[in-house]
Amino acid sequence: MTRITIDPITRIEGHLRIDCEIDNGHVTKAWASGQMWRGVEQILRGRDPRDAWTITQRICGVCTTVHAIASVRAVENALNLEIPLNAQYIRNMIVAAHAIHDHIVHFYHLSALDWVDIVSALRADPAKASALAEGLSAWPRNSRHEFAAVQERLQRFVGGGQLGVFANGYWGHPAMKLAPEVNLLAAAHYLQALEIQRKANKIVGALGSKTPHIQNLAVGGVTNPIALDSQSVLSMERLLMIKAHIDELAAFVNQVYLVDVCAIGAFYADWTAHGKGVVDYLCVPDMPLDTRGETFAMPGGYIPGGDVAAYHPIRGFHDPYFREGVAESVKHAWYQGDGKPLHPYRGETVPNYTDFVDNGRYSWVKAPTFYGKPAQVGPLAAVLCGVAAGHAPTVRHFNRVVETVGALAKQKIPLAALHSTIGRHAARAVRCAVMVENLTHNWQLLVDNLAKGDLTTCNKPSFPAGEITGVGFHEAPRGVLSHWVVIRDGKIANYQAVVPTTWNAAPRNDNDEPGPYESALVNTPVANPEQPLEVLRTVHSFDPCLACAIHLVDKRDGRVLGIGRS
Ligand code: NFE
Ligand code: MG
Repeated sequence: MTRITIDPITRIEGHLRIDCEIDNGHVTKAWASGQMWRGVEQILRGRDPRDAWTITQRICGVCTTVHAIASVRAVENALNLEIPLNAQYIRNMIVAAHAIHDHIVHFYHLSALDWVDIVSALRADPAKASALAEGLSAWPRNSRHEFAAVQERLQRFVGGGQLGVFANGYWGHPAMKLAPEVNLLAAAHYLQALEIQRKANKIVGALGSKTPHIQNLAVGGVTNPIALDSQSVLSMERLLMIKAHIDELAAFVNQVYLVDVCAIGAFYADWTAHGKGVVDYLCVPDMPLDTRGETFAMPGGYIPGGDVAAYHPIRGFHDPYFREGVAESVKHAWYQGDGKPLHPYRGETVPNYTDFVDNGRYSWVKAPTFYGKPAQVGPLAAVLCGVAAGHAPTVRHFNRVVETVGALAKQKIPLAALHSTIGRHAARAVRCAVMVENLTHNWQLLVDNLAKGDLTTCNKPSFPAGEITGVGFHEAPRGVLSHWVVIRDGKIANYQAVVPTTWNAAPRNDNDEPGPYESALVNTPVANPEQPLEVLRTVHSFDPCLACAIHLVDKRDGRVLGIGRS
């Protein structure tokens, strides 16, 4: 038996340590440990609930908008406050554009290099690579000339000994299986993706005033001034610029990202047998389309035991099924408290560091549970719930992926293949294509509503005396994000964020059940423990963000040291 520690895991956000026991070329036991301590939740106590979103947004510099959205929704939920249609559409467009950005960057820049051997691309024949790419997609930037230029650029990096971001990859690893032409194609799209991801951020910036960290929210709506014929506010000209970016993103996602995921999935079809882990899936409905948040463009719910027939929907922001199901355990995390898991309204975050103890406490990440069990969250959960709910856009893109992969791999791809490392990548691409449709749809809804003369963007909140509670949720790029607020006499009395990476990177829970990363790693093959590429494949497939997962505060001498500290 060999024990390996990978610390830090790179090409993620934050500080993640993964330990594995390896026997006979396979992982037999795994630990996921959040290694960074920083904070936000206690900072919020005693503050005005209208300020919470701008503070909680600083939980993360990657999924920036999502904490802002979840936070205003939590306060609005506590107040039973309706949101004007324009505000819902603008918020939906921001989160859709953000999600598209996040998924493109995750696939190409954070995880593709686990599958794509950049050095091998130097041996490719650009003409053959172009013929292969053009057989798969109508994307105009798949020409022989484009690929030859990319190869030349890579050659200059390698020839100059300046591999830059491509340094220290596991090039030539036995688990790297792609032909040089496929590696070249992927390398070309890696570079193109750097250009296209900016377009998504421009949409976030145009609507949110700035990115990362939007500035246009308010409890009750948004603060965008709208005048269709003015140059200085949200005008028709600006909306048409946004539409041009949307169309470019749609072309890239449908003609490049989704196709590349299918191709890589087909060449690595054996990876549908690895990385299964926790198959209880949780996702929340999102893209509210009415003022009360009761109708959603995207469904959400719970799938126990990987059985889509057992899907239980979550119907909206007020559904007690979600509100009453969430709790967090700290038995194996560096916090005080050994009792039963706590509901977030009663959540505590008092540190208790012990160093890494295999069977004791070993992570700053808490262990969230849904009705007492760990749950996997993220695009895979969202796609499975979409399929279970018969959500037409999800089913359409999902079928497209299954058919394309099936044709390339010359085998029928069952739904069960999704419970895997490759399945998480495929589902993320499906969700991204669905998000492009949401973005387009909400753009049209906004323009149509403005054309009716409705320029309302915000409803003023007012806070009652006494105690109220609220939960705000959002299906963020990495999965279910929920913010929980207790407000007493108009001030925040308690605040907890239960975050996607907290669900997936959780340590063992109160019943010593491993979290989703830990379970998914078991049985992962490892050809060479000195170069644990396969472990990275499975961990990266979840798209870890540790800044999100850990967010408590260190109060010493009355000083708050939390934000930005690591
Ligand atoms: Ni910091 Fe995040 C997302 C949230 S979390 S990236 O998506 O919320 O895991
Ligand atoms: Mg938390």
